[in-house]
Order: sequence, then C-alpha cells, then structure tokens
Amino acid sequence: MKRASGAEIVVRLLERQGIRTIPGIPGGANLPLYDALARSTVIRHVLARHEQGAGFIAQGMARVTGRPQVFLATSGPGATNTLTALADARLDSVPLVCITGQVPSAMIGTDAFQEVDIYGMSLPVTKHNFLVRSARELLTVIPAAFRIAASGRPGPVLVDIPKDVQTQVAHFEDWPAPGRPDPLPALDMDALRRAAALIDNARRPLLYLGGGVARSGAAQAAQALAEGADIPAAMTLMGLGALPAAHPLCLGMLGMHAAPCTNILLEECDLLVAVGVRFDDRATGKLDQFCPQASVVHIDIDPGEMDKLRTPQVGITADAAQALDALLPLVTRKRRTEWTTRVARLRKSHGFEPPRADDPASAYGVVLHAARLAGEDAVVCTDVGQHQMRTAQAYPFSRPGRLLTSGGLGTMGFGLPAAIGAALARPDLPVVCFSGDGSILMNIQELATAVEQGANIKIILLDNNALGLVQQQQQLFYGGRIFGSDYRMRPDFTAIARGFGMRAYDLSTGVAPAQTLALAFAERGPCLIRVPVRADEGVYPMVPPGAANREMIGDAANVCS
Ligand SMILES: Cc1ncc(C[n+]2csc(CCOP(=O)(O)OP(=O)(O)O)c2C)c(N)n1
Ligand SMILES: [Mg+2]
Repeated sequence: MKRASGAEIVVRLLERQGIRTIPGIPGGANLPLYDALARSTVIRHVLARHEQGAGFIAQGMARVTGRPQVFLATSGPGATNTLTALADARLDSVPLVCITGQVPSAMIGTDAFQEVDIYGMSLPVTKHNFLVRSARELLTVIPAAFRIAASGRPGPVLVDIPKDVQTQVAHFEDWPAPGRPDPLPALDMDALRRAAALIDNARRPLLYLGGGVARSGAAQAAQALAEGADIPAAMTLMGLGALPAAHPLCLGMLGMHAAPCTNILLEECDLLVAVGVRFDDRATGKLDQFCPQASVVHIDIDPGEMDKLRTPQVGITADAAQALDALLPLVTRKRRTEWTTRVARLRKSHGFEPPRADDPASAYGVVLHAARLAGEDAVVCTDVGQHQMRTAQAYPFSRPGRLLTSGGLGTMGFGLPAAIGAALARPDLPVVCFSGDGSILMNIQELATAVEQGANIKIILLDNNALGLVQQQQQLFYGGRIFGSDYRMRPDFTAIARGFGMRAYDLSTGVAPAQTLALAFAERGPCLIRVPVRADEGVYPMVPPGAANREMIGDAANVCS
C-alpha cells in the first residue's frame, strides 16, 4: 500500500512521465504543489515572470521535443494569465499540460480570494480539462491529461487542483502507468490506392504541406514523394522546412505573403495533395477560389478537418508519416517534364527576391545573415508582425519543425519565451528569435528568465518603432490613415536588455554590422541585437485579407505569363 498527498502524487506522476523542466509561478493556491516539487530531485523548476511567459516557455519545449510539457500557475490571476498560451497551443496543435491551483473545494463558488472558474474559462481553448475532486482521482487524471495532450492531433489540457486536494492524503496500491498517446488509426488502404491513382493521373499535381508533416515526422516521406513523382511542394507557415528551401521542388510558403510563383502554381495545379494542413484562410485566401482546377487528396490525423473547409476527392484520416510511407510504393515514379519546366520558369520569373539581401543591417538582410551564422540546425522563433512574415519568406529553412511561430492565434509576445523554452529543451542547438519592438514588449519581463537560465538565445529585434504589420494594412486598405499603430516614444532596447543583465548590440551604431552580428553569435548565452528598420517598408507581395490568392499586390505577379 502506498500513501501520498495529492501534491506528492502529481510530482511523482510528472517524474514518471519523464518531465524534467517545469516553468511556472507559485501562489497561495498551489503552494502545496510547489512544496512537493521542491523535494523532487529530478525536476527543475524555471521561475517565469508572467504565467503567459511560463506557458510559452512550455510551448517552446513542447514544439522542439514533440512531447507534452507542463507549466504551473496559481488560482485567479495566475490562472487567467495562462489562457492566451493555451489558446495558442490549441490552434497550433501543441501538447501541453497546464496545472493550476484552485481555492479549497469548500470555498468554490463563494467568490473566495483569487477564485476564478478557470475550468469554465479554459473550456473553449483547451482540448480537454479537469477539475479534480480528490487526491485519489489524480492517479487517473494526470496520466489521462498526458494521453489526451499527445494523442491524435496534439493540444493543451488543463488540470485545476483545489488546494485541499493537494494536501489530502490518499492510499493506493501502486503507481499508474504513465499516460501515452493512443494507437494511431488504422490505414485505409483503399483510400490510399485511390489517392495514388489520382496522383498518377494528374498532370500538374502539387503538395500542400503543413505543421502536421513536421509533427509526425513525415518530411522525409514527403520529399521522397515529391522527388519520385516530380511534385512541387508549397508549405504553410507551420510546415516550412518540410522540404529544404534550396530544393528545386520547394515553393516556400503559400498564401498571403507567398512568392508570386507559388500562388500562381496553386492556381494552375490539377491535383492538390494536402498533408497535415487545415486549409487556414491565411494560406488559402478566398476559399472558393483556392486551387480552382484541382481535385484534392487530404491526409490529416484530425477527422474534424476532413470536409471542414474543402471537400476532398479522397480524405484520409491518418498519421501523416504512416500515410505517406504507405502511399509511396503505390505511386508511379515518373517525370513530369512539362510541369517541372513550368515550375522552374515561374520560379525564375516570379520568385521571391528579398530586397537588400546583402545588407546585414536591413530587414531581410539580417534574417539571411543570421541564418548563415546560426547554421542549418538552428531553431528559429518569431514574434508576430512584419518581422515574422519576413522570416517566413526569406529564412532558408532546411529542416522540418525548426520554425517556432504562433501561426494560428498570431500571438505577439510568443517569441522570447518560446525561444527560452527551446533553448532549455535543446541546449545543443543554436536558437534565434526574430522579434519586433511591439511584440517583445508583450513579454519583455522574460528577459530576466533568459538571463537567469543562461538560455543560449540570440534575440534579433527588428525595431521600426511601430506596429508595422498593422500600419501596412492601414496604409493599403484604410486610405493611409495611420492611427494607433505608431509609437510616440522610442524605448532604448539595448539599455533595457543590459538592465536585465543581458549583452546587447545595436547594428546601427556598431562599426561594421556584419562583424557585430558575428560577434554576438560567437559568444554562448543570451543576447539582444537591435536592428533599426523603416516602418513604411512593407512586406510584399501581399494578398488582401479576404481576397483570392491571385489578387496579390506589390509585385508584377498578376501579370501572369
Ligand atoms: C496580442 C496581440 N495583440 C494584437 C495583435 C495585432 N497585431 C498583429 S501584428 C501587430 C504589430 C506587431 O508589431 P511588432 O511586433 O513591432 O512587429 P512589426 O510588424 O513592426 O515587425 C499587431 C498589433 C496581435 N497579433 N497580437
Ligand atoms: Mg514594430
């Protein structure tokens, strides 16, 4: 017979799940849990400076390891501060387990100090959630939380534990087995054969690869399919790296800020093989005009995505890697010279050429220079805005799953804490974070966490003293009326970084920007590099929100040849 408090049960089960690092912030309602955590010899606690920061640190760890990660918050304001990170994880399919403290069971519903109904509040932004009523129940709830977070399409799970449940003592036979993902759905071989036939008969097929490809380890199979049957591949923001940027069949990102050739080829294709994607509007543009000539094969682990936005001719609910591995031998190896010649020609005439690529102190140039310094193995995090889209357009991703960005929710403030999490989980990899002056202020407090942890992150701050992407929309679609998107004061970001004890460089004041950048990258540990950029330098091409992808502006692309 075993005997343990609820808090001890949680910590022991987390240890048995393989959890080794937990970001969080303590408070009255989760102190028993913290007291038990203090006695763990294997779990390291990372004290974040804001619960949203803790959530994104956990996300950074989960995104680079592919495994569920945990973060902690107390009740009330601690719990409400977790919601953005949870919603973000939900939209980007990131496995997380958020454990919140709650006021004692007997006080729930009395408007007790720091009481909020986080169970109710988190319901629409989590994959599942629990309000635990006894210490014993934790023996099933904690493994279930991990199983649910990691199964099928991953996502966040919240476990709310009242304080008395943390201190209550339970007696039980033995520790439960750790929660593991459910078995994958069986492959529908008949559907795969129909998909192969569609591919064989297509003259102008295209692969449309998303985050699910990297998540399931399907990038190699996707590349083999592309090469074996001469199928070019476009990627979503979340799927970048599925095919190396330099690959002749790689068309980079599709959609709102795609290279013109990519959107043109999508328009022309007669078969779309969509893998691990959800037909998000930033990718498809106006949905009923997306790939108007194409039949669709859709492979995704989430049955809810089948037929949600576009009806596929063949829909396959399956793990992307398993499905592509099984599909490969069914597809005829062949050359599609007419199609690949067209692709090569369009890439040349309507490709994306980053302006001022050679200038390391320019908006695109710094992305390319940093990429060379960071190397092919680097993890790249971004915040949200023009700097994010520039990174997606220009960074030469050559490995899947190396771009950590808030794709679905588009959360400013994601980049810095996610980079810290990535560096904590993979201290062997260089981590670069491209941020904006607006975004970094949303979780600037985590500079302290980065320094305290010695996280090996290089923050490249593209400072236009503006909410650049908002301004761009006002410029283009609101008659140039810039309102509420330009800052009147300019913070001294290098002084702020130094104030947190971080090395800082400014590419505008250094003698030679390329050397300054190299210097910043040469030393291990966190640093911030400020690059001043112009606010009126837009990100182009751009498809206006709600328009069809062919209506992109800012390039000669619509003069389609
Ligand atoms: C939390 C949050 N609030 C508001 C927005 C809307 N928004 C999208 S991009 C953007 C501007 C971002 O500014 P900055 O980080 O400086 O990036 P820039 O576009 O200037 O490169 C804003 C306000 C958002 N995405 N997230
Ligand atoms: Mg800005």
